[in-house]
Amino acid sequence: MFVDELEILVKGGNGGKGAVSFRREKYEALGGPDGGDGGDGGNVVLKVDKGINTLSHLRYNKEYRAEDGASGQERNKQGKAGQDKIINVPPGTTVYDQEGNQLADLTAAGEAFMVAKGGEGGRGNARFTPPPRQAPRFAEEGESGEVKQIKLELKLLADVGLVGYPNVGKSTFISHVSAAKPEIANYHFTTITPNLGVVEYAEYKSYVLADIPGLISGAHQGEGLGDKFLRHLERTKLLVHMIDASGSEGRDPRQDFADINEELEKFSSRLAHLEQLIALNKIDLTGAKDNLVPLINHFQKLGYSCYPISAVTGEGVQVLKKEIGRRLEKEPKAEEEAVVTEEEEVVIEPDFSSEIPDIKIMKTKSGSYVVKGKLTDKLVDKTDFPSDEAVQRMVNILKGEGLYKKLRQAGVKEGDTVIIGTLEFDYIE
Ligand SMILES: Nc1nc2c(ncn2[C@@H]2O[C@H](COP(=O)(O)OP(=O)(O)OP(=O)(O)O)[C@@H](O)[C@H]2O)c(=O)[nH]1
Ligand SMILES: [Mg+2]
Repeated sequence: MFVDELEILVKGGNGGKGAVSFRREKYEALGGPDGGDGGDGGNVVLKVDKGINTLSHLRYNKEYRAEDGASGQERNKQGKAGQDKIINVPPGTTVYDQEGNQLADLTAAGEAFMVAKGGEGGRGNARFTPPPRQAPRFAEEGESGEVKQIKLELKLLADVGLVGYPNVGKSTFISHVSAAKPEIANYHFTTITPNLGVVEYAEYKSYVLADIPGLISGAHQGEGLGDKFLRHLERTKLLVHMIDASGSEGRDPRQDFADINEELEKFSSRLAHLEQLIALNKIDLTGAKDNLVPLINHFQKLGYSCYPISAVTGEGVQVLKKEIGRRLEKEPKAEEEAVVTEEEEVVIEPDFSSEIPDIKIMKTKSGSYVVKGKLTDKLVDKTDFPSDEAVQRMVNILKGEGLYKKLRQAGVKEGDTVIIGTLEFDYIE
């Protein structure tokens, strides 16, 4: 069972009592005071265990207490300290007090937070020896441990979130690319709690993908399963928006896309503005093939990259899986993002027979043209810029791939500046 929020009472252990005791020695009726201090109470500590990803193990017990410190003893013996109570929580757990103030946000494996402190042990009478208290017949009580009502809220730690209408194939996709084994079935809301999967996309490289319950229009008002699961995507860096490209349930995939984005916007503007890749799923179904080019055209005009896949046959799945990894590696730096939003986009008619399906040409306000895309990025990465020959070779490859034609279509004229990655050159026919 998946539980992602709950309230519990935490109590630090009470400090042990200090002891009242006097040395007893032969021929001495009453020796000096030798009552030891009480032991400190244990603390309640929340600790991140990266092996769990739900709070469900805490749902039966509403109260967690650390051990009390033991009382002090004669002969100056200190009472034993109470043991801490360790509560394991999944990474991504935020802790709030009763007033809703955030106390901690626990994300790193092994991270610990003392949420309720144990009371200090009381002092034994041995501590009260200086005159005038020659024979103190009292000791302190131990201090009470802290008591708090806290709220734990889990926001899963995933790098990538899968969003889309119910039944579009989100769970089928995660089960294909990771070891996650969610339920898959041909009805809406098969998935009722989030699934996490670790996706290995290259040697020693992986990311965490979250499959959440399907959304429908009106989710923010509680339609379907509501939108509360979107909280688990709040820490992601990228969304994969999955669409049934075959329109097998009679809905228009364009409308689906718009509906879901509206729900994202209503939930959080950060989520709505995360980078999205579009997975056009179910391309194995008849009907999908005819829809494909118009759909890709539509979404590319809106500025999105599309990945046609079949989560059932596996077609296109590896490409998308790797592309997600590549995009995560290229996490935009804040300043770079700012420049891009300033750019005015020039819409280019995409040519899908070409090898560069996701090429994008944007015109900046200063009049230069920025080229972005898979092949160009790869070539720029590989080119040794100080050498003119290397640059010439790269430009030749890009010309061969039809880049110059695309640049002309985008309105680039002789002498205009073209920027590809770190390379900047003047366009000359
Ligand atoms: N033909 C075809 N069927 C698919 C494809 N992907 C998923 N399906 C089927 O679509 C149905 C729904 O798939 P799920 O993976 O459960 O869909 P979901 O998006 O997780 O659905 P919810 O959990 O309800 O939100 C199942 O019957 C799948 O077998 C695909 O690429 N092609
Ligand atoms: Mg599902």
